[in-house]
Amino acid sequence: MINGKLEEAINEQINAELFAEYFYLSMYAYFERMNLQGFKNWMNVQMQEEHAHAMGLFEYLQNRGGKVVLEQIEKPKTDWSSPKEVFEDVQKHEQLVTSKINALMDIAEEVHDRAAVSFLDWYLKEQVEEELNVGNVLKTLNLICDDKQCLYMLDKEMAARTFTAPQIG
Ligand code: OFO
Repeated sequence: MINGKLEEAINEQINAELFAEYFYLSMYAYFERMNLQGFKNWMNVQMQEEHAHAMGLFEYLQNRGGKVVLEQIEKPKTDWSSPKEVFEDVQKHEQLVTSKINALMDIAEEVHDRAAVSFLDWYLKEQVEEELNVGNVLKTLNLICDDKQCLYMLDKEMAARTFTAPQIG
């Protein structure tokens, strides 16, 4: 049976991952309004990843005999001044998620749940990749993309991203 404190923390992380999905859905809607189809595609893939992250924790908690408790999902921001501002928010958000996963890992260690530590290791590695991906988009937006033509080119690149269901754990 999973420790109660860890169960609560995993439930909080499920909520955080579902909020991330919701947050990126809001960005997806923004890019639809901007008619930037490639950026919209990038957000669509990101949303699916967040959903998979939430479900990975959901199933893990159930497999360990814990109780999944779904809480209310916070309302996400709906307007941005530019794609660059969107990606600044994505970066801040992913850094926050990384700190949450680290805190979750601390709890798993504190309650000496080695199986959970090993499971959560996948999430830590995933965060390194997520921060890298977002950082790369932001670098392009910051360093190169001052004009509409560049945004158009980057939009074409963003259209190539595809979703592959992650093998979690
Ligand atoms: Fe679930 O990794 Fe982003 O938030």
